[in-house]
Amino acid sequence: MTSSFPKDFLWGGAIAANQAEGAWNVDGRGPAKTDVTTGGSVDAPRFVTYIDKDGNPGKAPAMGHNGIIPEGAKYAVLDNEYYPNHLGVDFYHRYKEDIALLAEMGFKVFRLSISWSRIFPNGDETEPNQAGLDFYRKVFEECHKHGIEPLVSMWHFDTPLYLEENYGGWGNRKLIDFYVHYAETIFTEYKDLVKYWLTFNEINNTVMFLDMFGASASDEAFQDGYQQLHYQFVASARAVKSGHAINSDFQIGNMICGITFYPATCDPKDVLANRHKWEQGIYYCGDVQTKGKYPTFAKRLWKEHNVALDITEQDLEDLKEGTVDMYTFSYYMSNNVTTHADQEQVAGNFSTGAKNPYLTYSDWGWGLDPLGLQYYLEKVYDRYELPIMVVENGLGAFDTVEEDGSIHDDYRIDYYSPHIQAMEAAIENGVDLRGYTTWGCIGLVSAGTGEIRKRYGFIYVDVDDKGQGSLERSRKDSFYWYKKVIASNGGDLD
Ligand code: P53
Repeated sequence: MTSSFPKDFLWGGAIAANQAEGAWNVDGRGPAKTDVTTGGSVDAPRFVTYIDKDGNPGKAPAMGHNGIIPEGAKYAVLDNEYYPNHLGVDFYHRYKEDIALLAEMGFKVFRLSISWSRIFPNGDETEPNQAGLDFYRKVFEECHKHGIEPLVSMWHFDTPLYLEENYGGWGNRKLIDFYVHYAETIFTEYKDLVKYWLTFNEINNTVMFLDMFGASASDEAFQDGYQQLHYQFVASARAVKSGHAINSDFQIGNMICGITFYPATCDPKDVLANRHKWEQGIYYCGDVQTKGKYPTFAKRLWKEHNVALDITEQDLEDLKEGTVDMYTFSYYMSNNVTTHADQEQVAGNFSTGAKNPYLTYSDWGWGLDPLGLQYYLEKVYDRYELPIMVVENGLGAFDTVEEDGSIHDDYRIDYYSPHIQAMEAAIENGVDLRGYTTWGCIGLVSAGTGEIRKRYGFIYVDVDDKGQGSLERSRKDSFYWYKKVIASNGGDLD
């Protein structure tokens, strides 16, 4: 069967260091915030843990990856808590076996992230940690041995904890230089092994979710969020510029959490509110990173929350000179925007708004909407006309292992199949879509809830929410299905 996917389409899957590697304190790695973050569930938040200034243990909600702890407290690993990211799925020690399984499916590309604190344990050092550099070199070489192209996220919510604690994290301009030094180090080190890079994973989460948890956050939270984003934009732009100087073949992308927003009713108030949600949640970051300047509506967004930003002339120059080569995004769901408070609400993790009667919802409350992917692709391509990749898409679901070890995840196949058709339709409509990396191709720790039982992907890992299990890998039904999809270049979706 033929398909409309280009013949060199990059089929593959994606993981992130902090959710898969484990080995959190091995070979000189420094901690990141995920290492002081507990497990949670769809209705119980994850917490960051700390010791306060009087020596008492405590915890604060980690919502939006931004867990803020009391003045004078220090992030800490507490004895009576469990931290799922410490183990992940032990990719650190099992990467060879895992990459061989991906190769068996016929992967062309494997998206993974480099843990900044493996390379610079504190984040502000001049010299990198050799053991960290060696690890990723071995991983990339392993990929190439199997003909798999690595696609590398340089930051996946995992700023070194030391920078959070001693510099105040991304609220501090100094982080730009630390990040650029990190970027230049890995670009130089891997310039012959890695061609595709992404600067910041889901950079827009910082502000997009601020008014998505029912009530809107405080002006102070918006001030902090927009300021952090500005420093990340500059860091990203300077990294892009350096990357191109180090290897002009590099393809460097941004990465946006791509939620498709719809107006819940045809009330013009909803339609306008929806447009503004696209601006605030999706376009704000995408515009700066692709066009190299702030969009006109930025002034309105800042004014709404009394935001005043530290932006220098040099920053504006850097933004202009460091635009990305490609636009990439994750896609899991659509959300409905409404000004009508009486509509039935969705109660999921990271999923809010009015319930859409035309959709079904995952067990974690995410609105399953393949056409929303086509809608997003066409809308965003129309705006930027840059090569696009869908770098995350997947279904978190409960998987059952049968007595004979098989896992019949037909619900996952039923999820992927129409999403792939949606991509094909977008390609037929002119979208320059280059690749697709499904999320959690190997099972991993959920970022939002810290659960393992929210299973993703084609490869099952025998481990539970308390870290119990053999960590053995097995192939789900979807494994064989995806292998066929890749072999037929998207032509055989049955
Ligand atoms: P989990 C919120 C909404 C959409 C995507 O999510 C999100 C988030 C933040 O959790 O994150 C991305 O694990 C993220 C991955 C994450 C994946 O989506 O909460 O880039 O790290 O694992 C799925 O089910």
